[in-house]
Amino acid sequence: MNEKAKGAFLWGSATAAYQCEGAWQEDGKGISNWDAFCHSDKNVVNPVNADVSCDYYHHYEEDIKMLANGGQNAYRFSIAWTRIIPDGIGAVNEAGVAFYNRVIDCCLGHGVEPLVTMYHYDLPQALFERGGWENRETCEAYAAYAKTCFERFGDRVHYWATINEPNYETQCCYAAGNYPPNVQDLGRRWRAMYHLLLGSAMAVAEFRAGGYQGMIGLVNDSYSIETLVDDESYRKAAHCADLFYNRCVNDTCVLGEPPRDFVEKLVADGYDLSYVLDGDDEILRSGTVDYLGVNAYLRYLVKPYTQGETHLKMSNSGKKGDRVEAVVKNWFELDRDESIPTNDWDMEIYPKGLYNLLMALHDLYPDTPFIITENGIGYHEHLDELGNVHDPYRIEFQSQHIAWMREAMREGVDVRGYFVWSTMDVYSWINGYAKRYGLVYIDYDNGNKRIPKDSYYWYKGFISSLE
Ligand code: BGP
Repeated sequence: MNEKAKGAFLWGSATAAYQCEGAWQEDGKGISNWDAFCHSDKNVVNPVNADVSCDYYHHYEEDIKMLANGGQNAYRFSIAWTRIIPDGIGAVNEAGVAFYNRVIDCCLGHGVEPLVTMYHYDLPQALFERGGWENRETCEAYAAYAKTCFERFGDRVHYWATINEPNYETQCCYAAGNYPPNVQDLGRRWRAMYHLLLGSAMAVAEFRAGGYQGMIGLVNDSYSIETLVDDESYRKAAHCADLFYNRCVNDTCVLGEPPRDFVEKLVADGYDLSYVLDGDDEILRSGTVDYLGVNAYLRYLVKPYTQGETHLKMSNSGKKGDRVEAVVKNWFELDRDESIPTNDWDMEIYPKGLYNLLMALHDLYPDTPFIITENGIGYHEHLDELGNVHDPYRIEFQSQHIAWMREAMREGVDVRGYFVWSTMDVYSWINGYAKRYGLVYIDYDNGNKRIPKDSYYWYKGFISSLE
């Protein structure tokens, strides 16, 4: 582990390969499901792609240098599976390995600790066409790919994340249907999520078998689940929502098995669980994580289920009034408090939710360290006449979340790091380029020029104030 970050709290920011790299067909890279989707006639909401995006593939040195100059000692990024093994299974593409070697060495050269995610939504299209995560073959392929990552980068990378967001990804892919394969079928969602978790456990086993140094975790989007009414039916709805969003993933990777009442509910709902095979319980138990990565964006207010079919809807238009909705038949419904502010994508701004979430996670998993692997807020943003971006709303959002995280730490929760989403503006899944999260603005129309926002300088000052 590099000296500067060794043992220190990780203060950083994050990106993901498909969202920022561009260079979609360069140096032997294979096609991913997101490359294919964004070029297909299914990409109708904001029909753009990340073929180029902010062209990080050719700007990574500038981005990492800027991150380091901003006082950050850690950078979370993901590896595109298609750069390492273009069709998901088979020979290693040495040019892809060389690219990530350059990225990792650049981080270390600037005293920045890399936290590397091995899968962040972009699946080799060849595997996607054979069923993707619904097909158990993808677990085996993923574990082999992870082993390659450990072998090639494990001498220098000491923080690994197996999978990004088994909850949100499968919700979007198989329930809301806005991500490929654009399906609305919870049964298929549970199957894909199960295989993501199984694949993650297999990768953890490879990591341990190889005797690599460092920590390996899984990143999930977790939510503080709250109600406006405190009675038995609301508490029951909250419990169901906690199973649906959080514990189905978190219990499985932290404790090594899914919650019993979650499985009972799936059986009661009539889902076919024949994809669970003999011996899987042992794989899950021996593949538990060293830390849980927490992508913290929202709290969810929930209420009891009343009527209607299961229905999940995300807000991808960026227009106020386009609402996120969730009704899960016999489980719960999303509620709302109109007095809480939201951004243009109907995301609640509720910083205390991070404290509530961390306290709840600590109650469930008292021996597990947490890393806040993403926390951020998306806005429509433009350069002003002087060519700057003033983003006081982001400074307020991040500083309040950090304050609540530190309060949870004071009360005994073991948090090891905090990463702003995102390092610079990147492609936002389905929302295109209108939704900006970066500490650094990307002028997409002007050669992808990088322009630090006020929040970049605020974050730098905040980190240095701690020393
Ligand atoms: C998380 C993803 C990120 C990022 C972020 C913001 O769920 O891990 O990749 O995109 O959310 O989400 P969005 O871009 O959809 O607003």
